[in-house]
Amino acid sequence: MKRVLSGIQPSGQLTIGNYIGAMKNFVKLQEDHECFFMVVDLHAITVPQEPAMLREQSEQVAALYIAAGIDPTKAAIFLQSHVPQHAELGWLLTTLTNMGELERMTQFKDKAAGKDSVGAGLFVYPSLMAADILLYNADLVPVGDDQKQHLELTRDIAGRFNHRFGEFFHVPEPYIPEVGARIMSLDDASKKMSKSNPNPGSFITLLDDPAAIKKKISRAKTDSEALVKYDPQNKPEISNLIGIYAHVANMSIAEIEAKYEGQMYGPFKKELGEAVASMIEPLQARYHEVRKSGELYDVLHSGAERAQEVAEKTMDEVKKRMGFVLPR
Ligand code: AQP
Repeated sequence: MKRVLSGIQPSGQLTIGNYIGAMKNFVKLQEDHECFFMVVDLHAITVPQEPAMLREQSEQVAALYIAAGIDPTKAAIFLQSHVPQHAELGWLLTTLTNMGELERMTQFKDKAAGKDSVGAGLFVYPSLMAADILLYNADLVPVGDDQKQHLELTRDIAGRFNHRFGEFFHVPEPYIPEVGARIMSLDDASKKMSKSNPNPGSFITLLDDPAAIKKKISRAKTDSEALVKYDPQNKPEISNLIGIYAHVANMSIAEIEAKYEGQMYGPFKKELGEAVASMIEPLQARYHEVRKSGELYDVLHSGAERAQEVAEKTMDEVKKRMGFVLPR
């Protein structure tokens, strides 16, 4: 069975971008793969996090994994910080990563843009991500296409390790869904929808109430042509909304265009708001159940145990190959 590894940062409330771009695929993959799904809290602190918020958001992400349909009996759900080998391998791989490679990462450039001071953690984030993946020798890594560049670096680091220390790491493959792989911001279709965007009107979270969802969609930026047509080049805003619609209503782009032919944006946005709200409703009900029941802590405990079993073996082998003296 092929092994899958992925994670989401508890750096805000999860958006429908995280859901469509990542979690929906996690749910599919768990059926015929050995899956490890993390809450990547060590990644979240590459930008400042308020401790109480970090704790709350970490539990939220884990509970949302379960609410979205990840079954803890099929997939390991755990917090990255509960498996210390992530940080340990992250350091070892940082020493195999070049500054130039890290400087080329567009996510670093985006997140560092306009800041006077940028933490070194943000810069070396991709080596920690490589460690996350290689620790489990994952075959497949489901990510949104914004993470593709980081995954390519992981492949390079794996190849470099294998070349220097002997064939050990699997070179992982990205798994990127085709349509709607990248959900864009509601106020600026040139940027991806991000949970840490300071404007809450730019994203829809999985915990927004139906009224807020409808309001955000009705206010989403569109062009003045009033033509529901998928044309990302010339009509990026409406194309983004059509992409969301296609996912949420399980319809093709052509079907959506035909449905709204000759209509203004109003009815399209209204029905999209309703569709998103009803997609999220059962997920929220299950989320509140999980948070109340306390089952989350058992899930995280057994998930970390399963992960650690694999992680310990990898670290022993990596350290041996790199020339560390193993404790006796
Ligand atoms: N807008 C998006 N469209 C499609 N997929 C997305 N993902 C994130 N945003 C979108 C996918 O969700 C997974 C988890 O992402 P992450 O939280 O680890 O980091 P991120 O990509 O930086 O996500 P955010 O929401 O933008 O977080 P912040 O604002 O904290 O940086 C990844 O698989 C990602 O591709």
